[in-house]
Amino acid sequence: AAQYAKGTWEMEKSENFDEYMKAVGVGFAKRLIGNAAKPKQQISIENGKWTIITSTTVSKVTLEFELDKEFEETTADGRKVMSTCTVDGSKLVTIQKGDLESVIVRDFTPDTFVMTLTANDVTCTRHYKKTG
Ligand code: DKA
Repeated sequence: AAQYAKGTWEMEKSENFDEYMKAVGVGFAKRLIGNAAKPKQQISIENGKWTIITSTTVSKVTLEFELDKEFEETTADGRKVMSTCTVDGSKLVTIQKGDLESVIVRDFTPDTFVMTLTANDVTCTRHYKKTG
């Protein structure tokens, strides 16, 4: 994953995000914002430290982590979870533990990544393309 992850990515397409947000307990008003959002993700890696900045017109969340080391994450909708990120081939896998568990996979190619978010048997798929 490290090979292709660095850069700026923009969301092109999303399936089932509303159902995913419901599964992790996001309320109606925040789901409206989430459904309307076309996020941008900026990913950098320096000396083994990853930074992923996910921004929309109304929100900006910065994740800083090292692989295989648990860290506290505050999600875009405001949940506090304990997260661990690992690389598995072309994939960056994030396991979030909190009131319920969610798994987020980013599967990279040189020009695109597919982000799969799963919680309580609900899966959402989001397609990002590289813009810089
Ligand atoms: C993603 O990175 C998933 C998270 C997007 C958050 C959008 C804003 C939600 C505000 C409640 O594509």
